[in-house]
Amino acid sequence: MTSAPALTDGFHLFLDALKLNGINTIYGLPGIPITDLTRMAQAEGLRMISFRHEANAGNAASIAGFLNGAKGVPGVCLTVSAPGFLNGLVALANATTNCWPMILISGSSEREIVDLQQGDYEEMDQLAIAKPLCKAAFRVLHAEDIGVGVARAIRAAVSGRPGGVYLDLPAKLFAQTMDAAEGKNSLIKVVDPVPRQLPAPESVQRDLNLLKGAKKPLIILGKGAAYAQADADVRALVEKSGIPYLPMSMAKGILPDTHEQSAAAARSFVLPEADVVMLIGARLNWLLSHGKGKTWGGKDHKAWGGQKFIQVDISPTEMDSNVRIDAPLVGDIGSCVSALLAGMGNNWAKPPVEWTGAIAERKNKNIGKMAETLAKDPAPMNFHSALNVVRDIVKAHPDAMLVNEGANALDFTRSIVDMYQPRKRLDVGTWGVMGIGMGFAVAAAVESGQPVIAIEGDSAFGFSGMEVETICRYNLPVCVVIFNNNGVYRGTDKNLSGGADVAPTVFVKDSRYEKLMEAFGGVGVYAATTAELRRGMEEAIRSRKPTLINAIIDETAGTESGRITSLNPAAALKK
Ligand SMILES: Cc1ncc(C[n+]2csc(CCOP(=O)(O)OP(=O)(O)O)c2C)c(N)n1
Ligand SMILES: [Mg+2]
Repeated sequence: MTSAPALTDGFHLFLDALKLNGINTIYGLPGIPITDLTRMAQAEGLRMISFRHEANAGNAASIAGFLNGAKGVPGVCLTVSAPGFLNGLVALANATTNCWPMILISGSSEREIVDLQQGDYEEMDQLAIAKPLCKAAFRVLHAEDIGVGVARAIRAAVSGRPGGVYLDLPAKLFAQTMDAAEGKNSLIKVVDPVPRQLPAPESVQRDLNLLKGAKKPLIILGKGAAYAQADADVRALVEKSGIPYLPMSMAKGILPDTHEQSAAAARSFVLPEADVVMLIGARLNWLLSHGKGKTWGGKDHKAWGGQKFIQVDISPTEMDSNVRIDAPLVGDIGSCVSALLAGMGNNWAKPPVEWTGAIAERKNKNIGKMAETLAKDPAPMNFHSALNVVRDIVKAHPDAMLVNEGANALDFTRSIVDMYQPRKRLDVGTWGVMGIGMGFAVAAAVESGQPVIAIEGDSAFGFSGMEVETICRYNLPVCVVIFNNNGVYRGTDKNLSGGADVAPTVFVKDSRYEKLMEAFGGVGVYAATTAELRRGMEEAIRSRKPTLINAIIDETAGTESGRITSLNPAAALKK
């Protein structure tokens, strides 16, 4: 008697394809048609982290992609059809904007019903909707194509300039069966998912020539430099060249922020003064005032400041996006930086001391002023006094991951809290999007195993706050610190009509956020003083218990939009 051939199905082929490519964690939320898939993922040894809202699962997958993408492993978010898919889209678009490799995988309804618009359960043409928001979008209709679909999604996400990818899996795919051996054979283990892209030797030489002639050179490190995980070479380039550098927010810690070549405390001096600027994995977008205007010493808001630019980026079309790039260097950051290092040889002349000395003078003055401010301990706490505590805690625990969102709560943390290791600071990124907090915190804990500190504006926290249950459920070592100033930017606005509603930026005063964490078995701390905040954070890190500290901040302390007040459209008409 011959036994029937062993069969496999769409569920298992999909999970096997992920595992084959080193994807061991899925961030998602179950429901039709992927409920069984989430169960089977667990049964097959994958870690299935189940969230309360897909946007948070998507953000978790995005930051997993940031942390692991250079090793060829994208983050994966799994959602149900139409509404679940739409909930995941903000994260997909944000991942693409930030160049983070994340694959949003959504179940979808019956193709023939969706395409004839006959009103299926959760009917939506998801592929068409995802396309403009990501780098690539694919749909798999047949079990034997799952291997190719997953391979293409991985390659699109992690190769070249990384980004978001959408993968559409219609409900009918999962139960399709095929011969197990043929199924296994149809899967693809992606070979060299992040191929090196070597820069042209003449481009390297052009860069070095320009750099050599500079009197006031400056290096700007972007989060692309952090993403690339070429930490030792990036550090060596900065140190061998002796050139002062500025780290963008998520590039903090590639070199410790206390490094003597850091010009962060003299930013407003070095940008307009520099003559040659080398961008490494940083884009000249709004975060760098588009490389022109008054920030760069231009005479008006659009005028070029006279700098020559060297840009190291994996994408050739990034060049000249805002101003002329005199010396483009296209390739992966690791290969470019090591080529530059090799080309510099052993006798590279450090920049003139007039330049480095002038920076040091500004920097020391500003650091001195900041130290005075940080030493004050007013009641109630303000952003500075509370962040002085956070700064000490991060210094004592440089391995800890720091998640950060808000307006004032973001801007002050970025400038006050020094980072000592790469890829520890995870924040709102290119868009300044609120809502990344708890998703990032969950993934940071899951992916690194390190304690996580999340510094959250009270408004920012609200976008993902329900995930404190997720943090408790998986017992993650996350310490959420809410900078509670009773509102968006401040708690002091008045209703201009004099009516009974509070102003649009104001929340319930003295909200007891710490009780949210207690509701799910975590530790809640009410901190009205710096001593209470310090004790709460130290204990959270020591115990690794899910903790939420409600840090009471002076409600008058913030400014509108934090540091970007100038981007607010001002009324031309005064009533
Ligand atoms: C998705 C999204 N919605 C709205 C905003 C606009 N926004 C920018 S910062 C912010 C919240 C600022 O308040 P909070 O987090 O309490 O920080 P604070 O300045 O009070 O410290 C909001 C709503 C945004 N950036 N992203
Ligand atoms: Mg606030």
